[in-house]
Amino acid sequence: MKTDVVIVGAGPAGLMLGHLLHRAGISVVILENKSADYVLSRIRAGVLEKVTIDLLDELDLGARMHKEGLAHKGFFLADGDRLIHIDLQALTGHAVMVYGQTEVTRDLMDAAASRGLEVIYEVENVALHDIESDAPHVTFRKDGADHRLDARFIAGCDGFHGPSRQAIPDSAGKAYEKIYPFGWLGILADVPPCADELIYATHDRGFALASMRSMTRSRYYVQVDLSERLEDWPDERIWDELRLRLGPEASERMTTGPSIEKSIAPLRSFVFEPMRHGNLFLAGDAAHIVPPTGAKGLNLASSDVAYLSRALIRFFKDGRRDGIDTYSQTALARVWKSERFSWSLTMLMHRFPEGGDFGRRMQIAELEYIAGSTAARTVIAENYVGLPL
Ligand code: RFL
Ligand code: PHB
Repeated sequence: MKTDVVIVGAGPAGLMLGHLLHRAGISVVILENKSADYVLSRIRAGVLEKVTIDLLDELDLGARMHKEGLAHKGFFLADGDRLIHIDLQALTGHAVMVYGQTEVTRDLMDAAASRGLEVIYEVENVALHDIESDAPHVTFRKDGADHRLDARFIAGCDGFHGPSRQAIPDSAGKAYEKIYPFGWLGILADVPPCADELIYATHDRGFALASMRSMTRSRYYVQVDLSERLEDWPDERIWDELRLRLGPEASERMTTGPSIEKSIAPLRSFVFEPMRHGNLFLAGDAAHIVPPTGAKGLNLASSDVAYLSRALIRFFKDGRRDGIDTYSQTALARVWKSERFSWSLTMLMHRFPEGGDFGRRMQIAELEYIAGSTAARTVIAENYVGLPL
């Protein structure tokens, strides 16, 4: 088998890139090691910034998002009794869209089937070969048979644990990493949200987030130690903790109910440079991870594929190499800014056991400053709605 571009991974990065190239007449095959249902069952991002909204619109896939998604013109930072409003619309002129990653992925998957974008699910043993040559190829196993797929380029959109980044020799890149000493315990429940906008709360007991998927489905998170086990967190314990950490206003309005999903995710900041090696390009979580505090992960995957699709289209249509030669540098410039914002919001809002009382007072002083300064709130708002491409 032969194609122009093999894409490894059918998460949001792989599917968006696949659609963008397919629409431009470039032949693409996407290889995914899980089933479509499994990919849809992963509960992840909830907040889309302009770059993601624009990409879905550009692909003519934004109709359901605009109908069912919730435009949010602001969010809150909470510390104890106080809610600090970050008025995104007033401070930046932009809003964000609350529309789950599951729904984005479903829209992309449905359109792949109807538009003839080839996605092969449940492949095993994906391996990348000859990535430094102009004729790289990928081997994989499907239904017990071995296959080889030849291409001009490979796009590694296979997330943090996928084989693409690992195919790059150690000497050809550098990884930057910070692992946080805690995780987020998430709960999804079919109950109305406790507020119209998201609440990011810091408390002596740790961080909490009140988010939502719709006006009837809520998503909440609490910071937990990495040693915590899901079995020790029955729903009632999570609701009690959320009531404490989110403060009196939110807790009064909180409706509780049985969970439909619960999971613990570790928090990490990670960047691999460069995002290209030979004819392999990395995009999305394959190249970088942000802690979820800034709601940036999926949106960075979108900006990567926006840059990469333009570069590849220019190569195939006009024979120009400038886009592919500058892809890594261009994408990384935006990645590092989002890394910085996600890291700073994580450091501000979480409980760091090793930070001691002084560290806690610094966080409280910074929140005090943010509450009183339009300039400080503008910095947060500008980063939250997303920096321009
Ligand atoms: P994905 O979604 O991980 O997709 C990678 C795909 O590659 C497949 N794969 C392979 N395929 C073939 N062969 C192999 N050997 C393979 N190994 C892996 C995987 O099965 C998978 O289908 O990466 P992608 O496409 O780069 O997308 C990135 C986003 O998923 C991620 O950044 C966001 O979910 C992060 N994130 C958030 N981002 C936001 O923009 N806004 C948010 O509000 C937000 N909230 C979150 C989040 C992530 C969270 N978790 C669980 C880490 C909240 C949480 C709790
Ligand atoms: C979510 O709804 O899952 C969500 C929202 C905002 C974040 C992270 C996760 O910053």
